[in-house]
Amino acid sequence: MITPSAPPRRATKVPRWVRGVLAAGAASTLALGAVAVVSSSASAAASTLGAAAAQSGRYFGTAISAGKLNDSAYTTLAAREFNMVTAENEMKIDATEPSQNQFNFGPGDQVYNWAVSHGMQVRGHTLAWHSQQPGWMQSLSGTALRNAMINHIQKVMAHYQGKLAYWDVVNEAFNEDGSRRQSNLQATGNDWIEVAFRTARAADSSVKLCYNDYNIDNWSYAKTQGVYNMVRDFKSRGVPIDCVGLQAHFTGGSSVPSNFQTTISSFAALGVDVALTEVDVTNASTSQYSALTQACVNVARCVGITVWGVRDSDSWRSGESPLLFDGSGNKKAAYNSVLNVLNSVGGSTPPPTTAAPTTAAPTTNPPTGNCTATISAGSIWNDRYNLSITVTGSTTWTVTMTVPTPAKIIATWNITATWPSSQVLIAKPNGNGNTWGVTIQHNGNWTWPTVTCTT
Ligand code: 9MR
Repeated sequence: MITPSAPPRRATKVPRWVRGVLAAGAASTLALGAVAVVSSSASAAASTLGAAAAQSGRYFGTAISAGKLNDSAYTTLAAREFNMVTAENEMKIDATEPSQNQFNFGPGDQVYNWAVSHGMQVRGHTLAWHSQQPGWMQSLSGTALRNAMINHIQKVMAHYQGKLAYWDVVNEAFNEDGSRRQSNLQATGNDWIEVAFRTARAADSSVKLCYNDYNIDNWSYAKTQGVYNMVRDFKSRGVPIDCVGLQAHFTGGSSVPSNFQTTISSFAALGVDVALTEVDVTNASTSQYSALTQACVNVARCVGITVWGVRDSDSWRSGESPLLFDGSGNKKAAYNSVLNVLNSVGGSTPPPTTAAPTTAAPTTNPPTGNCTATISAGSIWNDRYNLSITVTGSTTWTVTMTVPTPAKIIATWNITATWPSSQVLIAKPNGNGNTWGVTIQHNGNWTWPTVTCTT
């Protein structure tokens, strides 16, 4: 849910149209930089996963298949609940480069375009992996393969340059015993992973670069330690890595370990974001779903959770009914357990640092159209903040919100969104009322966005 608007104040020195645009109390909160002021009064519980996660600055995502985008039950449900998307297969190597140096972005773009047209962000998955390689790559080795990997990363990242929130640069490169997995990529030299990350940073400096793997959930497991040691080594030598994805497949015989939060916080302590990237749980155990969600929200740098599919029938392990919606799209008990944990955090998580806004809220917003959009402050973190917007005067409004560069609008909830750019958002009602929200990554510019409302 979104943080509700601050109660209107009768500020006498502020022109009426400014009050209409920007709640004066909230504006001074942000201008003063009081990071302790996290949200306004009593919050109601959010009713979707994405909105509930957004209260603490996190996302809740799902894997989307291009082939299902014509299934309206699937798209309606996904658009309602989630605010982050991973293409289940469409951005993998075999999909994007079926013949060497001939790229096909059609299916990947379908998923990307669907996501952003619904106000969602996208995680790229995945650039370098031993699996799902096209035939031509499987038969390469040595320098030819190393160069092909570099070319693949450069070309695919150039296509999505500036558009994605995260990229899984390297996927599943470790054995269960913590050693490197043998593969044609590994055979090109042990430095292939860092070469992939350095290539990725040079190709797109705006996206966060992740290492992603499964069975790295248990802190005392050898594979977890192997990956941890690699990330620690990368950080100490300046190899660019921004995040670690714990796939968190608690299916096929595995379950949430009791030390899961230790694993998350230990990776986070290395200075990387952590995300749960492909969650599913055998028979959607409510206690395990609660536990994994709680472990994430307990760690400030656990930035979001993605479940690996929408309904049980969409799962790669559908026989284990491991997701949050049944095949008919009904919420399962596990859905409620996840939502409750997310709502229990609300906007009350203390901001991880004390970075303070330095720029006063704008006082020159133009009068809006024939409806009014009132902005109020939500949670504030060191790198981003939430705003809640309530529209009055119409139920068929269009609000255009503009943030000054280099700030970016990185997530929305409870609207139908279109994005002329990362700085401009066009919001329309999604049938769920007139209060909605955004997360803004300030990138050093704390000036509030301007909004105009038209009917
Ligand atoms: O869910 C994906 C399935 O449709 C594909 O057939 C499979 C092919 O490897 O990949 C599945 O997704 C995997 C993900 O890309 C990486 N981690 C494991 C996932 C489940 O196998």
